[in-house]
Amino acid sequence: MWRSITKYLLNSIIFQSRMQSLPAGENALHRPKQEVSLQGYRHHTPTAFKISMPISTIGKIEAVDKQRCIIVHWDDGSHSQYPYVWLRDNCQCPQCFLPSAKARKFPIEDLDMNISADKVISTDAKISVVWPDQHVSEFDSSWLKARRFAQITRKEKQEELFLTDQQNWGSELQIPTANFEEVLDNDEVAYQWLKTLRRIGVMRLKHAPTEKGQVAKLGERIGYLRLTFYGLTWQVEDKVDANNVAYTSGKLSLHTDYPALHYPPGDPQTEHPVLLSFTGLQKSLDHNGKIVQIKFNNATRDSILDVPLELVHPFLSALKDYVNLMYKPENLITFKMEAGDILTFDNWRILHGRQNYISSAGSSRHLEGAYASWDEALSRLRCLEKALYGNK
Ligand code: NM2
Ligand code: ZN
Ligand code: ZN
Repeated sequence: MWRSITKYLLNSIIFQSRMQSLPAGENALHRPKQEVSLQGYRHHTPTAFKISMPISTIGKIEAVDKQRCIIVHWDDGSHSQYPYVWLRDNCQCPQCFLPSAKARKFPIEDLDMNISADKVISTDAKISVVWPDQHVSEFDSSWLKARRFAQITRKEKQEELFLTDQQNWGSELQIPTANFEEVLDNDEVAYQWLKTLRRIGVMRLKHAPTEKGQVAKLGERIGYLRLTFYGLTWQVEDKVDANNVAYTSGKLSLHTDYPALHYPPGDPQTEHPVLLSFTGLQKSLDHNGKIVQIKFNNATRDSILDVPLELVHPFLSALKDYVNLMYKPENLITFKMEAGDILTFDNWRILHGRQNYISSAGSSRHLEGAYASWDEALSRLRCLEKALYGNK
């Protein structure tokens, strides 16, 4: 009998923008002009002008030369500041940007950190900036609006890109379920699968064929599986000379898979209160103190313990307390997998285990498993979202 299990090792990327907010200019002049030359005004700030409003979103633009930024007043009454240096850095012209790769061609070596604009021109739904060397950058209003530096916009963008809003739950959770074949054949179900995996952290896929090769299909649905020492897919069964306790019939206490692998989180501010990657529990926090990853596998925990002598007892005691907490009934869901079940889950946030079982020639237990990375899974999720619902 074949049973399958897919596990997710994540690789999260957290961007951080620490842009200082710039004070809005005072005494803004409202000139009914479409084009204002800022030459000669460079040190007489703020300069401002009103633009015609063929588009609904932009109300007025101010160029605040002293602060080296422009301020866009949106017609909903809010305003956003854009530093010149950022505008120059992100020029979308074919010389500076390769649209087919959505990639910047303009080298940062050529970026003048003190750049100001010669002119800011508004045309329909665009803002054009003429730089001192007469290079022209054009920015679409919706493009600009999506890139506001306000904290709320940045937070929304993080959520949209990385689905950071993960839900907490306990033993009351009814594990979300989907049909395996539908995940493969139906984009909407595949989208719900990946979204649920991200939000809740677990989804049970039912009625997969009970022969090898099914988790590889899920890998294809995402893009790629993650190749590790154990292979692209691996067979969990009672093996002679097992090179992992998973390949025995013994109990596996709650663990995450492969804690020894090191994926440096994208956030340089990540704290590691317990940095014991091979030897114990590693819990990574983001800058908000939210846990972004748990790494713990008692079976592969090393006997080389990199803590001072006096911390050996407290360390082991804390580890035991942690596991006891995980085993509390309110934190635990136990169920028997059925033939054709594939349990997909987020290996950074959910521990898993199994009871021991009797293995005999007549009664064998077989799971096929594989790892995937969130880099690919999130990319697939975004592609599915775009294909199904267009750009938001
Ligand atoms: N395998 C052997 O942490 C680990 O050693 C997990 C699990 C791939 C089923 C490895
Ligand atoms: Zn350019
Ligand atoms: Zn495991």
